[in-house]
Amino acid sequence: MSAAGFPDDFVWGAAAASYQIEGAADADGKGPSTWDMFCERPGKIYNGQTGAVACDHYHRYPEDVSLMRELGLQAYRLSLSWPRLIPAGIGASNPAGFDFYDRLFDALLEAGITPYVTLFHWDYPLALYHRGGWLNRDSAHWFAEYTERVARAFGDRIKVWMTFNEPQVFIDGGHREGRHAPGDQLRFHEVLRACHHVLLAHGQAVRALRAHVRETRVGYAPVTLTYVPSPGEPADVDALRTCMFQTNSHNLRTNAWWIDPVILGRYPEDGLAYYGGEVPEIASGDLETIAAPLDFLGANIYSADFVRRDRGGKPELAPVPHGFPRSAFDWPITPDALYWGPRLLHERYQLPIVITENGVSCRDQPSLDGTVQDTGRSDFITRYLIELRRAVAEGAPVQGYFHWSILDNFEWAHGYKHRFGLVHVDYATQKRTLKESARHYADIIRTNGASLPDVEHGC
Ligand code: GCO
Repeated sequence: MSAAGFPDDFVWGAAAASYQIEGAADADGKGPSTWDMFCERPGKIYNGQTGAVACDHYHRYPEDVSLMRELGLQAYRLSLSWPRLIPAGIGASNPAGFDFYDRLFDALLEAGITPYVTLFHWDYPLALYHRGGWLNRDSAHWFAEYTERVARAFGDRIKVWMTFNEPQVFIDGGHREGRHAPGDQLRFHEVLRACHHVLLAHGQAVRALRAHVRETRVGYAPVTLTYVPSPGEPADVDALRTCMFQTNSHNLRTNAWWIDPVILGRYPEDGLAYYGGEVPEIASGDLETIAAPLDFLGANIYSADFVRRDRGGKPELAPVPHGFPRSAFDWPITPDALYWGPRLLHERYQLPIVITENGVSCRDQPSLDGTVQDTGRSDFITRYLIELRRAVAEGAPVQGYFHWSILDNFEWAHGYKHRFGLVHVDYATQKRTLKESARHYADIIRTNGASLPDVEHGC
């Protein structure tokens, strides 16, 4: 452990995702994804924007890797575009797709940056969607086949893998709410069936990775819905724990329903009782498949809900105080989410934790002198990392932190309205500009956190 309070082998990185930065949406043999389809549907994306070009990372990756090297990133979390590699999702591979990732990985490794690869970050092959997508139990096998193919192709260089990014969001947002691709609003029992097939796919993919990648580390990157004490209230750990792991809603942005089966080998009892007859058929052997052992649990943590107890002593969500700091997305800025999230995740799941995403959307634009003075993001990083350091100091085995995102990029239904990048992207010219926060983060990386102020709390 360094004097700064982070382990000597702590990994400092940044993250992005294929559909959000690559562009080249129909170049060089890539097949269409559900996001390519969804972006074409009127009214679904802010100002009718799409990921067709995005940050043109597909062509500009050498410059982007060079910027990552300039920041001193030790690792870079990226996702593979399944339809760029296998245009129809199953069947013939696209050599140009494999060639792109070969070149990207070689550039990252040459720059001394370890790739952390997410197999799926939402850009689902459209051809498989037309075969039933996640509603079709074969989807688990399709995903396992894709996994085996990329494991065989890249496993000599890629040792750290995550299966899914935020399944809560692509299933709930994309199949219940309809706000994300493919834009479906299924009946709830169908949504739970799709969820079950995603979890089966996860388990089968873990097996495929272990079979075809020597000395691999395999994780999973759900979003972690986090809860913190309401400002001015005492830390009521039991209330936070209850809110964090209860399953009693038809909104599937929850934790236990998605993580318990993967790590504990069972669905949470309260959820099974609450969903009752809507729970899908769980075939013999399914839960064993899903619970294939993992090496770490990823956690995408941004903002938390406030918790207090009601008059009857029951935990309840408390309102956000007037004037409380918020991001451009209006998400409350709650640094202690990076204390309570890792602490309670480790308490329940007893696995090492990797913060696979944390960041803030700001309305960044270059000043007259060409610099991007995003001091709000620098302050955000400082405050959240002070809280993460507190969790580590109290025993949470956090192995790394990936800032979301390396580049401003396509923020799904919000198009390019929100900027999360450490690097500003002028989408008209594709000019990249390191923001002030990039240099701030570079100092933190260089000193393994020692440049963070020595204060008790970031809140
Ligand atoms: C998510 C996704 C990212 C988002 C980021 C900001 O967590 O929703 O993983 O793709 O862009 O989190 O919302």
